[in-house]
This record gives sequence, structure tokens and C-alpha cells, in this order.
Amino acid sequence: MRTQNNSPYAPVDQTAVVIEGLDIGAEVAKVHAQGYTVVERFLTPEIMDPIREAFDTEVPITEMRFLGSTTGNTWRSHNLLAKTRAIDELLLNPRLRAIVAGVIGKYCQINIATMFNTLAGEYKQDLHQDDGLWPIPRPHPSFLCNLLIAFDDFTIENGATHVVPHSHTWTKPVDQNIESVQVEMKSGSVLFWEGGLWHGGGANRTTDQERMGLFISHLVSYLRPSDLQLVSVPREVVREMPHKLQRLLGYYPFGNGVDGRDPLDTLHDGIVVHPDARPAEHWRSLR
Ligand SMILES: O=C(O)CCC(=O)C(=O)O
Ligand SMILES: [Fe+2]
Repeated sequence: MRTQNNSPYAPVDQTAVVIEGLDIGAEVAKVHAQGYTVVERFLTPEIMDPIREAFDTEVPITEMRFLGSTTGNTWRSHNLLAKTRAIDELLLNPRLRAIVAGVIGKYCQINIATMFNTLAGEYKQDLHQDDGLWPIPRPHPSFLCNLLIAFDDFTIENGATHVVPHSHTWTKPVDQNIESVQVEMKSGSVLFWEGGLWHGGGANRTTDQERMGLFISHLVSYLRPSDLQLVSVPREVVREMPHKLQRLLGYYPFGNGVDGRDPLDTLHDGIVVHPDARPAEHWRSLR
């Protein structure tokens, strides 16, 4: 559902925009129309291999037991930007940025960046809407755009994600037994979806296969994110990041900002009280 106004926060019209051979407008149109799209061969092994290496070696993980899974057979590592620099460049990928901007606008932030690994024997996740965290009545304009990059091949057997096409526009909860489509995709492909789409991870019915993916959720800049990058990524680390990535962590001017200043300025000079601020007696003496 599009925001029907000329607000700078509105989704960007990506009609006829092509980046590196990918028709961005067509992919965005699919997300708006059916709630999701799959882009095949989105990432090359050269980009993915170092990220996989980081997931296997340097990134600490936890067993997550929620959203219907209590088995401990799902490994996750949330809050990736506080743990590794391995995905920084990917977050700025022009095709990725353009699709997200087409769905929820260009002023957005990382809501969640997590590695998912669904191990053999994991149950099917409950169908759910990722934007259900925010108590905003439906229908509402799109404010969340998520993507899941397949590191392993996603197959019916190892639990490829279930989606319920078009359900992002529905206002009532779905029956958990509703017919769904399992999105099979090869390693390097990516599934983008609108936050209101009913979906869930599938059962991993294999005895020995992992299903690893990288999940990146984007939220409009004016709502509070689920993972708090502003708190979790140390300021000295953020200071060294490219400007666009700093914004993606949530360093946006908004409302009063930091004593009227852009939070990015405070990141660089450390001043959180406006430099011109003086006690009342100073201003009285000038009147
Ligand atoms: O495992 C998947 O394919 C999807 C997981 C998911 O939707 C979630 O954890 O919110
Ligand atoms: Fe989900």
C-alpha cells in the first residue's frame, strides 16, 4: 500500500529504473502487488563467501526459541552491525537500496540485521506479519520492508520460507492452515517482502542440511526499530562508517534531534548541547 502524498518519506517511484541490469521498478511493483518478490542471482559468491566466513567464525550466535519454535534448532545472530563489519558494504548495495526505497521510501533505517540458520529437524514457524510489532491499525501505508538472502539453497525439504501471496493488504489474521507458497531459491538469491505479508520459515525435514540466510529488515526512519543500533553499535565504530550507513543505523535528523542538531554532527564533535546555549542570565543581560 503506497503513501498517497508527496512527503519526502513516501516510497520512491522506481518506474523504469534499471540498475546493473535489474529492473528495479518491476521488482518494486511485484512487492506492492503480491507482497513479495524474488531476485535470483542477486549476490555473487565473491560477495557472499567472506560473509559466510564471518558467520562461521567471528560472529557469536544464540539459539532462538520463539515464533513457534522451541526446539533450539534455529541459530541466530541479531544485532550484526555491533558484531562484524562483514555486511557493511552489502547494506549499501545500490540494487538493494533502490528496491527498499521503492517499497518504504529512502529515509529508512536498519530495523534488524540477523543471520538465520535453520537446522535439520526444525519445525515450521507460525505464519506471522513482521510489522505486527508496531500497534498500527490496518490497512496502513507500507513502513517495513524485509529481505532474506539465501546463503544455502532454500528447498521444500530444508524449509524454504512460506508466503501467503497478496496477504500484505489483508486486515484480518489468517488461519494458520491457509494455503501458502514455499519460496525455493538458490544460494545468492533474495526474497524481498512487505512487512504486512503473512509468512514463516518452513520445517527443515532433512537430517543433515542447514538453511542459512541473512535477514535484513528496514523500517521507516520515524518509527522505533526492533533492534536498537543507536545503543548497540559503539559511537567510535559508527564514526568510521560511510555516511549512508550511519544514516541507516538511525542517525537521522528528526523533530528536535539532539538539542536542535543533526545527530550525526554530535557523533563527530561529541557536543550534545547546542554550542550557542547559555544560562538564562546571559540572555537577560542582552535584552
Ligand atoms: O526462516 C525464514 O525463512 C523466515 C523467518 C521469519 O520470517 C522470521 O523469523 O521472522
Ligand atoms: Fe518473519
